[in-house]
Amino acid sequence: MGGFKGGGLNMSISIRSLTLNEYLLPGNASCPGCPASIGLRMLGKALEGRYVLVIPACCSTIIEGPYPKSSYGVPVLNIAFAASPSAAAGIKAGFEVLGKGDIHVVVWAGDGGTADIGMASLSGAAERNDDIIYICYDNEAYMNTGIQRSSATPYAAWTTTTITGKSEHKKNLPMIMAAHKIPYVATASVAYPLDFVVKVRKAASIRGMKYIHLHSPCPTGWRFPSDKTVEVGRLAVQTGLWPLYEIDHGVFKLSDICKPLLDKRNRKPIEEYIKIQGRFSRISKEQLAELERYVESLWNEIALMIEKSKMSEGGC
Ligand SMILES: Cc1ncc(C[n+]2csc(CCOP(=O)(O)OP(=O)(O)O)c2C)c(N)n1
Ligand code: SF4
Ligand SMILES: [Mg+2]
Repeated sequence: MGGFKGGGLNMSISIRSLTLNEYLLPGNASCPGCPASIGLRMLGKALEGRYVLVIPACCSTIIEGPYPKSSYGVPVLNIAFAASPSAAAGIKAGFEVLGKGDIHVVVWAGDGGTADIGMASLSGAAERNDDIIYICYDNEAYMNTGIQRSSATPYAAWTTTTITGKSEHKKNLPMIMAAHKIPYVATASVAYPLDFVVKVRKAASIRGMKYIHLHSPCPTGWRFPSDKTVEVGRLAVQTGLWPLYEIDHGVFKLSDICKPLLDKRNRKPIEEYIKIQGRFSRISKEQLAELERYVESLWNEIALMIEKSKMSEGGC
């Protein structure tokens, strides 16, 4: 298998180069086709066990299993929503004192725990530039409690609290984090696992606050067959709805996978993404047109950020 140079990074990896060790153990409680389990597995392979997890309430606390057992092959702190980033920073400071600063402390939180309930403390950790890796696995709703909308739920999507489709667009969390001027922000998808691994390793090589937003199609909540998680994730990227990029020390870099999508003729029609998900089964023509406008404006902003980064790299 050929190497993979993900995220515009100077790191080339292949599936075969990853450790055979598993840090998400079999027999766990995830649903079939669960994106969180793909993400957790790849996280383990990226950091090869040199990490501890801090997890607020979410599907991943259920996947972990009941105490004293755990399906995660690393230590885990389960903590209240609002405390995850500060608890992670405290653990990291403790490791530094013990001379174990090479152990990474990773917050693994859902979109509800990140974009809504834990937002204030996440912003605080970013402002302090705490030396942690924060990963939001975004399944676009509060899945663990019964598919309620979050501020990361996309426009027009059904949830049990948006039965006619959500009226607001998805909150742009990665850009909010970038506005804190932290050293590293990236978007990723469970459908492109090597790109995710490269970005996690890049984050691990940087001191200070790192934020990775991992798009995580959820068969249970989005209403698609459990063998289609990767297909749905790829379509989100290929239609332009979920652009993959990094903001590395303020410099915006579109990931290689997404470079062709700057030309809108290379983007697949949004219908291809919508039609395989039950949560969009009642979408109207007007709502679809609004989603198309959203993608257009997203990519206009990306084109501007690329220009701005070129100018700053050129010293203008
Ligand atoms: C302060 C607080 N409010 C509400 C809850 C109940 N609760 C537990 S998990 C959860 C949903 C979390 O959603 P998300 O972070 O998106 O994770 P997911 O379940 O989708 O994996 C909620 C609301 C709680 N545990 N604590
Ligand atoms: S509801 Fe979705 S994210 Fe949660 S365990 Fe099931 S598949 Fe995974
Ligand atoms: Mg969620």
